[in-house]
Amino acid sequence: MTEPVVLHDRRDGYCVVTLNRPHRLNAFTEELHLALAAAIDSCAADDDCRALIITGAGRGFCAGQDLADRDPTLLGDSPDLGMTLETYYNPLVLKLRNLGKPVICAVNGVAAGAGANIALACDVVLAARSATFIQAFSRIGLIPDAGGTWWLTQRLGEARAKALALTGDPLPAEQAAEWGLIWKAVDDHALMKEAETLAARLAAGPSRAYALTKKAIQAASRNALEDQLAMERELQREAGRSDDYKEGVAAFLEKRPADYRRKAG
Ligand code: T3D
Repeated sequence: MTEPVVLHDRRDGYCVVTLNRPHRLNAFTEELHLALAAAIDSCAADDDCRALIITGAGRGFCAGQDLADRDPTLLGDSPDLGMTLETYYNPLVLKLRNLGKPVICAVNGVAAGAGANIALACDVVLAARSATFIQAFSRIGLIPDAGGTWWLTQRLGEARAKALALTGDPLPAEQAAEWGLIWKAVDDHALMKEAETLAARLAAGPSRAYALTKKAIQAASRNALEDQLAMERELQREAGRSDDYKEGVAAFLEKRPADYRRKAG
């Protein structure tokens, strides 16, 4: 029996989605794209899944596009890579950003090309200390995609963005964390435990507020301060009408932990 290219586990309150082509460092094929999109959609539709962890099987997180599917002798002289971005990578980035639940990426090993940039599209990126982030595109004559030019420039500024993209040199996880590209580097053996502890904690939190927070922070880079303040006003209006807010304030006043997973009514 062939192994599924994506593993999807339900835990108490959250899901773990594992890219599962370890012999190719979990490089993307069409099959992997379709399976990953389906796993994220299933998490989106599942009210009991309140957070998502994405990780990779084996020693790598993801080596980007599977280059065996890009053999020039198969594709001819002018492949339309814009079409692949349009069909698979761009929708995947937007699916992760628009998912109204926290997405944690547990980067277990090398993250290269679109593999690095899909990791950076997640909300909280934890990486094993041995992991590296490689904008491998320039090594094969491409430009960073899957949001790479955006994440690098937004988080690191032009100087570091350009040097990483032009050289294709590996950025070690610890330096990525020091530079603010990711949240944290952790000891390899502790990665999944730390990701699962965080997922369980977020799964127990105020899910509506998390969704609205994600939306507001993602809008900040394109908004003037006045527009961002107006957006905060509208989203806070919505948060203030939620059961989670009622529960949060009641729990504070009653000096007890809030129970955001209770069923209303
Ligand atoms: O095409 C479009 O649709 C446009 C979109 C493009 C998005 C992109 O992601 S373009 C960038 C594609 N990715 C790369 O260029 C990275 C290629 N891989 C590497 O440079 C290296 O593998 C790594 C630096 C990631 C890791 O190096 P290392 O030495 O730790 O491992 P390795 O020995 O190179 O790889 C292990 C195996 O995985 C190996 O297979 P083998 O020899 O054991 O049978 C290797 O060929 C395979 N592998 C690794 N990356 C890919 C891959 N096979 C196919 N495609 C890969 N991307």
